[in-house]
Amino acid sequence: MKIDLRSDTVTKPTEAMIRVMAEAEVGDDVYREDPTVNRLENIAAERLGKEAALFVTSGTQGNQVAVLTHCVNGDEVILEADSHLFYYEGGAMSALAGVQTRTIPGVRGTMRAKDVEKAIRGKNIHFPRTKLICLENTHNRAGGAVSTVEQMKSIYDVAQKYQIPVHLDGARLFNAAVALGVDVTALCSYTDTVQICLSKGLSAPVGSIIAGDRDFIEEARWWRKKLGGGLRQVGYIAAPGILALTQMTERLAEDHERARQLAEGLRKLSLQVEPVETNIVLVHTESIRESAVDFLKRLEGKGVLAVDFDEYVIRFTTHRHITEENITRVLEIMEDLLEAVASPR
Ligand code: TLP
Repeated sequence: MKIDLRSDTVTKPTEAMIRVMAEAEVGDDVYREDPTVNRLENIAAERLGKEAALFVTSGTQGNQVAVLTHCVNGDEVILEADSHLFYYEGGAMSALAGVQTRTIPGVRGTMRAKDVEKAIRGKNIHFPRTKLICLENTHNRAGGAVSTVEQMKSIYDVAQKYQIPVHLDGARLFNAAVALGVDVTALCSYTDTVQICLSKGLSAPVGSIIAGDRDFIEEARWWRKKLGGGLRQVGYIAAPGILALTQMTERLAEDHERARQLAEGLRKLSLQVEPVETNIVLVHTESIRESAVDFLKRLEGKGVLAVDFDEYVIRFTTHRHITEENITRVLEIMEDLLEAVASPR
């Protein structure tokens, strides 16, 4: 069996999740009659410290519904230059919401409050209106980097000053909370709306949550339906989401420990590795003069899967199915591959 470090999205549901799926009580969720979905949304709202929550099919759908709900076309959205919303969502913000993006490079994925403030548009007949600020915590392309509560607060203070709402892409927000040792509500208190993924490290098979105040979620529900995301007896897939939120968050520390072990081992092999804060390890391949794609092919040949993140950057992501033995094995394989590069036959 391959050691799959491509993403934490590959996690399969736990046995308990499969049981609750089979036993879920369901109804038509478009009529709001699915008791399991209603329970998941109530639990999620409480867990995130928001008035209301909505179950959506994916992180991308959650983020896009949030943008559609916050903005009208022609509005401008401030977000980090490498954020998932901007980099990986197929241009959906401009295609669907018709918004214009104003990207700001962050420091390890976190924008500086003063840069955000500078980017906010003043009143001028020539300008679009700044209608939303988007954050991402943990930050995927910055290698699972965490924004602290203080960093989030500093941006939120600016947003409040100009009365601009903040949306947080918290696909891996529980990883951030576990890494910081804070309750997730501490991070959510500095954002108006938030999207969290149930289907990454938390191991549910499908789904995300968006949360915010009651009026926002009511409007988001309308947008979700318009995008074809109004599902019917969806309690079957909401049920594992309840376990994801109530039983799976603390174990993310194990994934972080595996990532730390992997990074430490790779550094011993003289590879350049980005600092590791959560479950993502970014490794540079320039020193071995091989592109990420070429190196990944050889790695796959030895039974290890990862993804390319840049021409010379590989991403490894740890998750529930990755054991300490797997990490030891990956390091042995990496050592062999590096030796082969150093002394080609
Ligand atoms: N990220 C995926 C890929 O799209 C890159 C991954 O394997 O990491 N926000 C963030 C920060 C994400 O990392 C992702 C998924 C999403 C949103 C989108 O979630 P889904 O895949 O459920 O649409």
